[in-house]
Amino acid sequence: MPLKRYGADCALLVVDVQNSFCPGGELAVPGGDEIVPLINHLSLLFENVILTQDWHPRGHVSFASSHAGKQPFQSLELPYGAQTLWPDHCVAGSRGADFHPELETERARLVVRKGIHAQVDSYSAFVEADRTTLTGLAGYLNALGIKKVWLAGLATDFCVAWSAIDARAAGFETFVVEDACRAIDIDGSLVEAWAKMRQAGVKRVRSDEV
Ligand code: VGL
Ligand code: ZN
Repeated sequence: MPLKRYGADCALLVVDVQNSFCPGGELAVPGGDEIVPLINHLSLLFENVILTQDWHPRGHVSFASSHAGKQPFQSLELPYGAQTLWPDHCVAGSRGADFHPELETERARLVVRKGIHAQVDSYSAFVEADRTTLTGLAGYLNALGIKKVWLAGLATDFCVAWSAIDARAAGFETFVVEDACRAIDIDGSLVEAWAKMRQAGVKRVRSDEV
C-alpha cells in the first residue's frame, strides 16, 4: 500500500455525494458535483475512508410530499422538534440515492446509511434527529482507534455541519475541508452552520492545508 499521509487514527468522512444533491438531482446543491475530483484526490491521502449515504424510505417524514398542504423548504413541528421539509430525495435504491458516478468509492471501507427510519430524519452521520438514536458510526470509529475525522461533501450547512458537530460531541478531533463541500444555504443556514461548528470546536481547513 502506498504511504498514506493520514494513518490508522484518522478517517476521511465523505458525506452524501449522491445524485439527488448534484445538478439535475431532486435536491441539487449548487456546484455539488464540482467537489468530486477534489474528494477523490483527498481520499488517496487517507488509510480510512468512510462514505455516508442519505437513504430514505418512500414517504419519509422529511419529504414535503408526505404532508398535505406542505411545500418543500417549509418547516414542520415534529415530536423531536422543527423539521425542514424537502423535495423527495435519496429514496433508498433509487438513482438519486446512488453515489455520483465519478466518486471513487472502492477505497471506502464503510458506507453509513442514514435517515433510514420513516419517522425520523438524520442529517448527522452519528445521531438521528431525535438526538437519541445512534447510527453506530462513533462505535465503529472508536473500535478502530480512530481519533481524528476530516469531513467533506454535501451539504455544508446540513449533513456536513451536523455530522461535524456530532463528531466533536463524540470526542473526535474534527476538521471540515471547506472547499471540498458545497452548501444549500437557505435563510442564512450556511453562516449559522459555520458559527455552530466553530462553537463546537470544529476546525475549518482548506484542502491545500490537508
Ligand atoms: C441533506 C437535506 C436533506 C444533506 C440531506 O445531505 O445535507 N440535506 N437530506
Ligand atoms: Zn435527506
